[in-house]
Amino acid sequence: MDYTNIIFKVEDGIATIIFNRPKALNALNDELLMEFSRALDEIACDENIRVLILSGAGEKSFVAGADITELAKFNSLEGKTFAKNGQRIIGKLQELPIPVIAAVNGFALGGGCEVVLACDIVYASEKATFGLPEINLGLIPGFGGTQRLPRLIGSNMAKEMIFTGKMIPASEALVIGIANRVFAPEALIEETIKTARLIAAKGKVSLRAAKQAVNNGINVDLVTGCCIEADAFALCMSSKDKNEGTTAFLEKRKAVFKGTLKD
Ligand code: CO8
Repeated sequence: MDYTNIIFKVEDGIATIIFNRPKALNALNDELLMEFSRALDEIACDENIRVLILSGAGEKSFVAGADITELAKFNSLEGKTFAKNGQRIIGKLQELPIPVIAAVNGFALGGGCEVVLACDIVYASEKATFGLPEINLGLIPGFGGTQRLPRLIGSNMAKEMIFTGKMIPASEALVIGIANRVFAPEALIEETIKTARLIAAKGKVSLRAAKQAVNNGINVDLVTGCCIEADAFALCMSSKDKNEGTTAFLEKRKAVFKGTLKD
């Protein structure tokens, strides 16, 4: 499938999507969002893809938000449709059955920060900045930011970011828990790929079960969450990867997971 606003490639089971509108700091316009959505559908249907990496084209930006030239023209109904569409696509990203790593190379603002909040692991360049500056436009975050950020960093910290619209550096994003790790700009992609390869070598069923257990458990009470975990654990028990993992341990060799959902 042809893409012009993103670069989409797959290598050794690792998919990469690069947001590719560097002249507009990779702002999310309607076309880019549609391409992103299609690429996520392709990934969800491809058994061979085991990890997804997201990053931005150019030196400066991951994604500097929704495209303000489009936003400026919306009326209320168009704004709601745009927000709902963005939420649906970012929801699709969060629900992807494989792990997603954001390699945040620069600005992750507004909708760009909201993309990051739906990823499983966030690696940032020392040059990255994060923020929800919509308040400066007379708006509020519309792609899930008011919901995911408080769940991630707590409501007071989230409100400070949302009410002030301030951008925070990668070092602060690390401290408050938005970023997992921070790297020198030139090391970001290499380190991201290293982790992607490490994860890609694990069992596909257990990775899927682990992601679902965390994602589905996070918004429910502990007892319900533990039931979700027990079901996910049970699912792993019947997988070939579990046979391989436990047998390899007992035979004192390294497990070789096939990474397939088929029995
Ligand atoms: N949309 C469109 N164009 C953009 C955007 C954007 N979000 N961000 C940057 N650009 C463009 C600039 O207009 C400029 O274009 P040109 O060269 O044609 O003038 C080019 O990118 C380079 O930008 P700057 O010259 O401004 O670069 P600086 O390094 O000086 O500044 C900043 C970088 C600080 C990132 C600055 O560009 C900026 O503040 N950008 C806007 C950030 C922002 O406010 N993002 C939030 C947008 S709103 C949003 O994401 C809401 C999501 C939910 C939507 C649901 C709603 C219905």
